[in-house]
Amino acid sequence: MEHALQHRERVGVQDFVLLEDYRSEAAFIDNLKKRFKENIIYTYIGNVLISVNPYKNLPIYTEEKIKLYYKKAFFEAPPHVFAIADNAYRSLVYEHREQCILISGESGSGKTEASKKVLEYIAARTNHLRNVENVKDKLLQTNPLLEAFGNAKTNRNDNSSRFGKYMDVQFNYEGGPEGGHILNYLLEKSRVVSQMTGERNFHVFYQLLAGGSPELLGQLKLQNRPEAYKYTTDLTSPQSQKNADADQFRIVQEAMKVIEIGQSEQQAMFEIVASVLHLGNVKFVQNDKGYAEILSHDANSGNVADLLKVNSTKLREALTSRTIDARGDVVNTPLDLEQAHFARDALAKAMYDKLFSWLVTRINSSLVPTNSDSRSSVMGILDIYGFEIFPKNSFEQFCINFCNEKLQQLFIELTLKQEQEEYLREGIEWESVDYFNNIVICDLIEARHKGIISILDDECLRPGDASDASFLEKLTQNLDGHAHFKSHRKVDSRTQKLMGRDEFCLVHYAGEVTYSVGTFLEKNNDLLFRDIQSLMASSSNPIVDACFKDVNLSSKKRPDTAITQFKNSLNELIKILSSKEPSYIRCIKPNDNKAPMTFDDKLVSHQVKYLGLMENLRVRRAGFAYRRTYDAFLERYKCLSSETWPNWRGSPRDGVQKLVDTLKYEREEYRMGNTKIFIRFPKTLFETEDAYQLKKNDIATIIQSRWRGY
Ligand code: AD9
Ligand code: MG
Repeated sequence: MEHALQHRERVGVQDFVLLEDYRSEAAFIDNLKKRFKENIIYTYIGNVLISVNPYKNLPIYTEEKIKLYYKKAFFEAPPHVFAIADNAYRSLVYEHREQCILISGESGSGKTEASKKVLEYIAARTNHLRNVENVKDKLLQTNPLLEAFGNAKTNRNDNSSRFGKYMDVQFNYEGGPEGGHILNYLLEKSRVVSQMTGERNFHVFYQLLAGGSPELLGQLKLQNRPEAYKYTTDLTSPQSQKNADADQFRIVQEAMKVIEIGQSEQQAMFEIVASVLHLGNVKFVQNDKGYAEILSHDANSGNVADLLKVNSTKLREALTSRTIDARGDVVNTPLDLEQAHFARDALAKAMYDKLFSWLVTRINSSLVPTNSDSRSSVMGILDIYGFEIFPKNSFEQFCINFCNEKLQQLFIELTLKQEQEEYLREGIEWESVDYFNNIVICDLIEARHKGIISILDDECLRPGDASDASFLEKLTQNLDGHAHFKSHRKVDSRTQKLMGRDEFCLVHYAGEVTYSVGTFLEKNNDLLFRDIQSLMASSSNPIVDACFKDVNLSSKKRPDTAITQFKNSLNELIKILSSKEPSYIRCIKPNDNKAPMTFDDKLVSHQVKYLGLMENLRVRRAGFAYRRTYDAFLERYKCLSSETWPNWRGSPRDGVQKLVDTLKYEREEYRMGNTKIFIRFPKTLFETEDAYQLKKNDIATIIQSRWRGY
């Protein structure tokens, strides 16, 4: 039999708090790597789960595994996403504490897969309950549907979620899922009109073209080749990909059925998808006055008009001219070619974005519990984009990284709070921990008046000559000297290069990121010309009608800018999350090639840094490395003292006291809480564990020798 020490050498420790040298990042990564090589992808830091994407199917999600986790308490089985799900479920159902599971990590690290495993576990865990089958089916089917419309193939992930998602699952008093609700964040709508080399548009376009029946495609006036459309020009797609897209289309249609999206609604959805494709092919020519024009026989704009049931002449006009209401004087100005392309793409993006939001609302209406009672409670699951540092970072990265700052702050607060509360509950003196509080960075971004968002909004709303350059100037004027802001006039310490004239740099908790301000104003303004809006509001496609009608065209008040809307929804989210008890899953991507069994130390080290894992471990280790309830501790180690072995009749606490007296624990090494023993150093625990393993072998030998009659 392998000795306990050898075993630890080979597979590492299952909880990072047991690392001897918990301050060393090298030791941390070494532990992850050892486990990864043994196909062990999960490790804890206390009750935070670290997951490394295996990029291959491991036999760790079987029915037996599921059962293992609902029969055992958190620390009795190896680290697993099921343990996290089970722990949250138990606290929710038996202790009535609302839960949320926060999943983070960079693109391709396995967040969405983890969130699906949580849902699958909950579905299996509640198998004995009746009348929830239908709801569970719906909850599970939201995934393929939302992924079709909100996921795309990127260079980092073949199935990358291009939106943030928070899903509440609502449980009845028996612990059965009875409904749900989804909040979506910031769909990457720029993808609708252009993609980087090697990437694709949202899956649904290809799925519809590959899997739609000839009848459906005929109605939508579509050819079955993505190459025929400018927005989906993906010439590299092999036949196998097309077959997979076609298969997936059937799964999506099935999901729509389960969610009870009827035939006519499906038709309206696909009409919009098709309109976007046709819109991308609309061609503009330059007339002799230098303005954009669409030829009257242009079939593409005609198709859009037919599908959306809007007047085709008006559509052509709306795409090539703009009505401006200047203090009562209505002036119609023609657009040049560049402006017309901008207007066309803005319409395509807006239609798709609104369709996506409509879909989320539609799914939600199908997930409303039929007979909810006041005793129901909620478990939230957050699957949201991780921190992004690209060679070139724009407005989108700024939003995403701001989101991560907020979540990091919540994480720090809640982890510390949880620790403090546990010490209090257990009657152990709290030892304060110093840590980096990133609230300074959150403030830098969102403070009123002088925060980056407020400066950006001021520039967007300022009439006159506001531009990306003037925005950058204002930033520099207001923020120069701030410890986390570097102006474009300074040297970027990461690259040692002078920043470009259109760049600024933020020192995020996860590292420095340089942002290019080009397009910040345009993306934040998110303008759609009024003529296009009012034309869309006249559509008799029920979804387009519903989406564009509520835009109040007569209102003089401008709608909130993109970043302000995002900030507000983010603050709402933080409020929701802070009211719940959190569990964390931190996902790590082992390599950039989507390859199994490959562990790139540098890449992992980078993620360990920006997930703040070393800080997390330091906080967790600041006091006691290990804690266990008295019963569990006594049960395992009682054979180590003749006073507690074979039976102990007193209270578990007294038993543990006898045990540690026998084992000669020093005062510094441990504390006795109300229900748990706290052990400060891993060494103490390891020595106890090693003694236990030896004893176990001895006992086995004695029993064996007795049996043999020696
Ligand atoms: V993104 O930010 O949405 O681009 P995610 O969501 O973090 O990203 P995702 O869950 O989609 O990543 O995982 C990427 C791919 O890794 C999956 O499509 C799987 O092929 C693979 N993966 C992830 N987790 C597992 C796992 N536990 N077992 C096997 C996995 N394969
Ligand atoms: Mg994802």
